Amino acid sequence: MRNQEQRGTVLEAEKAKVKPPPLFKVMLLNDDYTPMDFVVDVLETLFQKSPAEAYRVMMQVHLEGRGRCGAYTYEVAETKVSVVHQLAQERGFPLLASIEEA
Ligand code: TYC
Repeated sequence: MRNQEQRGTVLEAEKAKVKPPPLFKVMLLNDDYTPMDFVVDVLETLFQKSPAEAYRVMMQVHLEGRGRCGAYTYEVAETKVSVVHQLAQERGFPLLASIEEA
């Protein structure tokens, strides 16, 4: 049997049926003991922030109690949170991160 193109039918581009996945914010929480340098380093290495942006987010957390590191699919956000906790634990710092619906 001839295909639709050969029969002169124009196929329209299919509408995207797949919704983009919901995004989740990774938030960093303040505490009194984690060194500022360590937080800046985490923001640069794990959340791909420039040095200036990493410093800005760290200071926001320090002054306001929390700050946004980025927004990711649920699995990626979860992994980022556990890596923050692992890195902090290795150094004996109480740094915490959490996930919020974006
Ligand atoms: N408040 C910490 C200090 O004074 C610095 C800090 C910033 C800790 C951000 C955690 O998520 C944080 N050393």
